[in-house]
Parts: sequence; C-alpha cells; structure tokens
Amino acid sequence: MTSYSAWPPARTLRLAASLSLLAQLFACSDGSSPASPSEPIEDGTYFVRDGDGRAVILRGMNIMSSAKGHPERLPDLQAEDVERYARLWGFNVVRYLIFWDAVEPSPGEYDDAYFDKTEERLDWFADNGVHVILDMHQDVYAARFCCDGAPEWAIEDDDLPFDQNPVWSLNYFAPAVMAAFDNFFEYPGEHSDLQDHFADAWAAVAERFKDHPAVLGYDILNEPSPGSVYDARDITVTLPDGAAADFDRTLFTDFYRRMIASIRAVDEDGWIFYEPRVAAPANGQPSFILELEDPREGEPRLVYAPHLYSVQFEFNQAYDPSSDVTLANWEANRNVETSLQNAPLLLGEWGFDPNWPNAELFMRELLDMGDRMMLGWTYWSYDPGGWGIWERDEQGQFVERENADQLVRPYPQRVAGVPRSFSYNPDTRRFSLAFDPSPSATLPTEVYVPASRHYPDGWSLRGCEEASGCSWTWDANLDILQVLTPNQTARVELTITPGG
Ligand code: IDC
Repeated sequence: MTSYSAWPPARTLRLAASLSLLAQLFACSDGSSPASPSEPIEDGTYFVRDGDGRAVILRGMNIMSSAKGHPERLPDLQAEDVERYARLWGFNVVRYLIFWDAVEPSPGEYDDAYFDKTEERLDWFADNGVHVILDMHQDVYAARFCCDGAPEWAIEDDDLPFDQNPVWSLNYFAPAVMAAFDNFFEYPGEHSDLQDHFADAWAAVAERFKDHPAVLGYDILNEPSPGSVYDARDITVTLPDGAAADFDRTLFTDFYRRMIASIRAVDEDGWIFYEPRVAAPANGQPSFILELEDPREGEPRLVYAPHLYSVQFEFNQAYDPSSDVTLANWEANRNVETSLQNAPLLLGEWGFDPNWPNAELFMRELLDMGDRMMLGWTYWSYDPGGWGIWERDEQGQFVERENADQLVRPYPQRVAGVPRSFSYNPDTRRFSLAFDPSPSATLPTEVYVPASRHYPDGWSLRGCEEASGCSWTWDANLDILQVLTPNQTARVELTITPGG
C-alpha cells in the first residue's frame, strides 16, 4: 500500500423479534421527508485518488458471506472467481470480510496461518487489478450470538440472557448482546482492554498487509451497534436528540479516533473506511458522527462508508416506489454528512433478492443515484444464489443470473482530473462522463465499457476530438476505454452510444 503508486500500469490492469415487531417499527417510522437533495459533490478532494492523482470510482462486491461460517473464516472463493469478477463484470474493488475471532483467537496472539491464507487470496486480487478493502466484519457482536465477529474471550455480556431470535438482526436487542456492545464501547471503562485489543489487532492487520499491492485500506468495523441504547425505533428512524445520536457524537466518534490513530501508527498511507451505526442510517436516516481527522501528513485518506438497506423494501419483500423514501433520504443525508466529514463516500453494502417485486426498479434507481453522487459501491454479496448475480448449476458450475446485466454497466474507473458528472441510461445505453482534466495528468482516464454485454453492435465515442488534443485507445480484452487529454484545460464531455 505504501507502494500504491506502484500499482500496475493502467493498461496491464485486468479487473428481521418477530415480524410483528417489525410491523410495529413501521408504525414508528414517519419516513421523515427528505431534505432537498443537495448538489452533487463538486469538490475534487472528495474522491479516492490513485498514486497518479486520478480519481478512482470503486465498484464491486462483498466477498463473502460464506466466510462467516467457515471454520477458518475463509470465503468459498478460488482464483478463477476473482479473474471472472474483474473480467466478466469489470469490478475494480472488493470489500473483503475478515473477522476479529480469526485475527486474534487468544488475547494478544495473532494467527499467522490466517494471515497467510488471507494473503494468498489477496494475491488473486492483485493479479487481477482489484483493490481490496479489508472489512473487519461483525454481525450481532460474535459467533456465540448467532453470527460473527469478536473472539469468545472478548465477549463481556455481564452474564445476561440470550435467547436466539430466528431473524438474525433482531438478536441485537438481546440483553447479552447489548451488554457486550456496551462493554466494548465504554471507554475508559471496566473493559477498556477490549478496545485496546481491537486497536492492536487492527495495527497487526495493517502491519501485515500495508505493503500488499492489492490492499487499498481498512473498514474499521461493520455496522457497529450502540448497545443498550439501541431501541427498536432506531431501526428506522434516528432522532437528532436521541440516545443513538448521542452515542454517535461521543463513544462512537471517540472509538473511531482511537482506531484511526492505531492504524496510522503503522500505516500512513492506507485508506481508512468508517461506517455509521447499524440500521437507521442504512435506511436513509442521519448519522451524527463528528468530523474525523486523519493524522497522516498530506491529504486525508478517510472514506465515509455507509450501507443502504430499505427496511420497508426488505420487510415487505417488495419495493413500493410511491411510499418508500429510503433512497431520497439516503442521498440527502449522505450529502450533508459528506460535506461535514470532508470525505469521499463508498456505499459499502447494498443488496436484495432480485425476485422481490420491483427489485429491478429499486436497483435502477439506486444505480442512478450512485452515478449522480459519483460514489463507489460494493454489492452484498458475491455469494451464489440468494441476492447474488450468479448461481451454481446442478453440476456446480458458474451460471450468471439475469440481474448481472443490470448491475454490470459502464462506469469511469479512473478520471485524470475532477469528475463532474457521469450517468448511464440502460434503455438507450447512452453513457456520459464530464470532467475537468488535470493539466499535469500523464495517465489516461479509464472507462469500463462492457462491450459485448451492452453494445453487441459496437459503440461510438463522442467528445474526444483530435483537434483539441484528445486521443483514445480501446482495450478489447479488458473492456477499457482509455482517454488521454494532455494539455487540455477545458471540460471534457464524453458520450458513448450504441452502434459502430
Ligand atoms: C447476512 C447474510 C446472511 C447471514 C447474516 C448473519 O446474508 O446469510 O445469516 O448476514 O450473519 C448486513 C450485514 C451482513 C448481512 C447483510 C444481509 O452487514 O453481514 O449478511 N446485511 O442481511 N447488514 C444489513 C444487511
């Protein structure tokens, strides 16, 4: 990662308490009407940038849920999956799940065998030009409580009861789970050693992987819960003067500051991703984390990485565009928070079952929003079937599902300047990108154009005229359009339309 600028040259890159409780929750939700969406982000600093200063738009998936239940916490993944991921779908990033219980199985002892096996997988991503965000995953604190995350020794649940709820996410309300989070976040507190261990575990991970060519950075903790202040209403709505908001501003912000410091002590260069608390923010509600600062020298490398899950869509297992305000709320609140945080955005998780009524419409609206906000995203998840874009046939072989054609679409992977807007219309297959070229750029702007998938009769490019000093090349193997705009200062507006 320190050698991020040594990344292979562009042209070699190949890349649910019971249901009734949930029903009550809707009664709690006033759906709080969205603030008017703010302007798209225009400040050039709100992008992850590569070693050449190009803005990088990150698109990919979470790999993978299967690791949670695996005895060694490894994903059901082979090298060939990674090659297909990059080549067939044009993804350039992965949010790769790692787990505290695998990293630090006993206090202060890190599992080198786990690191070695993780590295083997990271190599596959490097071989295919895919950036990796190491996501310290947890769901419901730990494996003991249904799901995944902390090691056994790091569970301080005050011996409170735990009765497993069949809906995994409702186990956050179990007294034992709430106590475990309270004890983890209270700092200084009786169990401060838990956070100290977690900070040290992150330092160990960063120390081990900071120089790995695939590793872009670290996602501090998946969907952290505020513990006992987490109220059923917090699933859908966040009140600015409520206990959850207070948690954001105090214990939660402090926690992030501590973790950032710990990672920075060993790695000055990796990008650090941080998420809002679990549930309501993903449902479009605000987060109240205070502004975080990056102690590194130079430009900050912090990325705000919220999730997006419409509780209404998931509960009804159908999308109702006339009443579901999740997307609009999400866009409005994230725009506010992004300017407060002065950080780029990455939508770290979103997903749903493609068979739910109106799933296609929801995906279209979300993808359009993602382009409008120029954000990176990682879909949940790469696992076959379910919400995924592929499945295994009876012989166990890979088969793409129909929703792949929707998820895979043109996007600018690297922009040699300040991206101003981009969009793709799946009906007309028209893609457009506007950016202000950087006069010092030597490497090209790169656009992923899934040619055989979306342009079987070819495509044409407009807006790159020789007379203005623009030139372009097409890499048919990688489906990458490279556009060079040396010495150009005027805004570049590229358009791709079907037909040769
Ligand atoms: C889900 C998996 C599911 C598993 C559950 C608990 O899809 O098979 O039983 O976790 O481990 C999240 C979490 C993510 C969830 C995902 C989908 O970060 O781990 O995966 N989700 O429910 N937050 C909101 C949704």
